[in-house]
Amino acid sequence: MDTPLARLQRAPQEDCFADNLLAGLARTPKEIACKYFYDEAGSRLFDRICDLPEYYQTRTETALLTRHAGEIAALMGPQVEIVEFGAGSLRKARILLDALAAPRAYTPLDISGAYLAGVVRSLAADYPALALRPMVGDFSQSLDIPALPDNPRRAGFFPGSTIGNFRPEAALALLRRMRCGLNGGGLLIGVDLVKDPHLLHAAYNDAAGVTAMFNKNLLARANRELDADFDLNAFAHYAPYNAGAQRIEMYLVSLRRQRVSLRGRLIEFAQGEPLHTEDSHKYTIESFREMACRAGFNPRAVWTDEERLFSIHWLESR
Ligand code: AVI
Repeated sequence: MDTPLARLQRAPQEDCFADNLLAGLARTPKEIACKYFYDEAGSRLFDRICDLPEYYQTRTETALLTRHAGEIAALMGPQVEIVEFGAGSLRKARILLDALAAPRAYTPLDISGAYLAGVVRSLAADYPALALRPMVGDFSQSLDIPALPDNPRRAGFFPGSTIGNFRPEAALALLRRMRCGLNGGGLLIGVDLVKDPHLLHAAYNDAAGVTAMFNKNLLARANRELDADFDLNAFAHYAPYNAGAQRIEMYLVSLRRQRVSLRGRLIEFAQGEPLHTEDSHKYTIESFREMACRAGFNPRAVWTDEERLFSIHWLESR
């Protein structure tokens, strides 16, 4: 079954990528928004990251969801519309959908249309009674989600600690927008926790080099889509943990002085010059709950594992 993909945002992705990359490369230090990781190839690489032994996040969050699915479903109530922000592989959504009482609809929002179409097709086969409303777009920009005719209660689902990829001020603004988009519904959100920096470092510097490939996919994507000529071997993946700011910072560092052509423009890189590609902020349970309160939510329940690696929060709208 093919489910039509609605658009959250009209601007074509390719133009956004070109404009943002050119603008980011003109800045000092050079930077690019991490949302551009997720073309189809990047989404597949991210799936591989989720299965890495060093990347504890996915398996810990999945185990928490599985263990507490009944409790979560009771808090969400029957006949809800699940709105998932950044649908990813849908593995976690299935755990939720299986536990919920007669879920009304599933509305995944994701930036990668091709990827979303494929995963939603597989979900449609397994949940024939569920209304599926995949929406392609950038939920960090626009959250105008059309209501279903019978206007069911909404519950937001934002797993994977993607909130950590926003700077704290932007994370707060996003939580506020989500609260508005949910029309009074609650939000189930996964948040990675502050911990031993060695564990954090290993999670973003895996031995198999998948995170490095994921990071460099930004350059490969520019080569594919924007006629750029980045030499992937001339950049190093570098992802240190900044303990003061409680975040992983991810960079591509130019290994030599070089000039790259992109859409007819020439961009200079000095030897050792960084291109900042991502931040991944970590929270304590208390610091995240405090931010949720400032965004207008009431933190109602929180689940964490014995080692306190990861947390899942149920936030109710005030
Ligand atoms: C999607 N996001 C929560 C991931 C993270 O851990 O910040 C993206 C990622 N970057 C490198 N590895 C995973």
